[in-house]
Amino acid sequence: MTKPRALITGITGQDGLYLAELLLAKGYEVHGVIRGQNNPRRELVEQLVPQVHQHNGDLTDMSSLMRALTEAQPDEVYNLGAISFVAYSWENAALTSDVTGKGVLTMLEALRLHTGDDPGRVRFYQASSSEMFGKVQETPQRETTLLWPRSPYGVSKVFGHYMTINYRESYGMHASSGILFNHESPRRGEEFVTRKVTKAVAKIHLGLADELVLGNLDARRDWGFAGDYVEAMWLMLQQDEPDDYVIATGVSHSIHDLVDLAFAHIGIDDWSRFVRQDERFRRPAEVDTLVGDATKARERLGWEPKVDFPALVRMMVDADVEALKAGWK
Ligand code: NAP
Ligand code: G4F
Repeated sequence: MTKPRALITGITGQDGLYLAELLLAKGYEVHGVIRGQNNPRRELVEQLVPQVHQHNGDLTDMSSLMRALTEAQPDEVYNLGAISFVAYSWENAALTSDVTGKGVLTMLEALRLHTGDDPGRVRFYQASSSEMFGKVQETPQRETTLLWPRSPYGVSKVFGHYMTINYRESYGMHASSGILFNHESPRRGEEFVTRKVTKAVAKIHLGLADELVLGNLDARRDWGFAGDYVEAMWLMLQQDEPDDYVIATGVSHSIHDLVDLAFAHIGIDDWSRFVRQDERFRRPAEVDTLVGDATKARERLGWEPKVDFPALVRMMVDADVEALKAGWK
């Protein structure tokens, strides 16, 4: 029997790596798009998922995506590539729009041309985001909640989200969006608040640092484990009909809670002497609070998160302590 084939953009990122591992374990032939002439994260792909077939490409370059599709001949395409750091998106709004927004259209259009008369033959997943809910209009947020993005990143994701729906409705593509709430892991980029906190706490534990500088401690997020969330992406593409799904734990915590849990794990209850707040890490427009309702995913996909937030924080602190002990920076 021939193996199912998947093509992943954003394979060098947190989710790309977990998804590649999941699909390989399920017997897929996995292909990944990697950008840049000397991408430092290519090595990570080679270490963690050496079976992945690599294709050079960029979401801003349709011909490179067409080539990747022709070479890979995928049954499923997972579009995870994006400029994904919200704070950075204010400083690089046009670039974020080109990659995170218009890049989705470029991928959809490449796929439409690739599939020709049979647009439904390749299934497509778009990495939509809870950041689209922004200034939330309903709590908890679900698939029908009005979108009100608060950052150039959020606006770009809204564009990609509606383009995915539009290609589904216009051309009959099997195109689904996962509206994923924040998900984290030891592979999370160090610019994001969870990893910034767990790495600093690990350093403080080992006597390698004595300060953690943060922005807004009151913001609240619905944080889950990335390993659980990539499972939901795959499940969406196994459905007969394409659709959009919120993926979330349904529980929200503040940054303050995150800091509490991380320090408690190394035996520090009063962390006030280690933590300083700096305006530099505040955003021009904040998303104050997010919490998702994943009832539709539970009922239709049978998806549920397995790792809760305290366990996630402990996992990340432990991984950072081990990595630092092993001499990784
Ligand atoms: P990530 O770790 O930041 O990974 C982003 C990936 O996009 C990287 O592989 C990056 O490649 C790639 N990329 C950036 N610019 C590109 C371009 N011009 N062309 C092709 N690829 C490009 O993000 P993640 O946490 O894995 O998230 C995966 C996706 O889910 C993203 O679309 C993100 O916006 C979305 N999302 C994430 C969360 C979350 O909480 N993690 C929640 C909702 C939605 P390089 O290595 O070359 O930079
Ligand atoms: O960890 P963050 O940078 O994640 P954010 O902005 O929620 O975005 C992440 O989740 C989205 C899903 O909703 C994804 F679409 C997106 O790609 C990304 O993965 O910040 C979380 C919160 C914010 O409210 C921020 O203001 O933490 C607050 N925060 C406080 N101090 C900080 C810091 N964030 C960062 N990155 N660094 C700080 O020092």
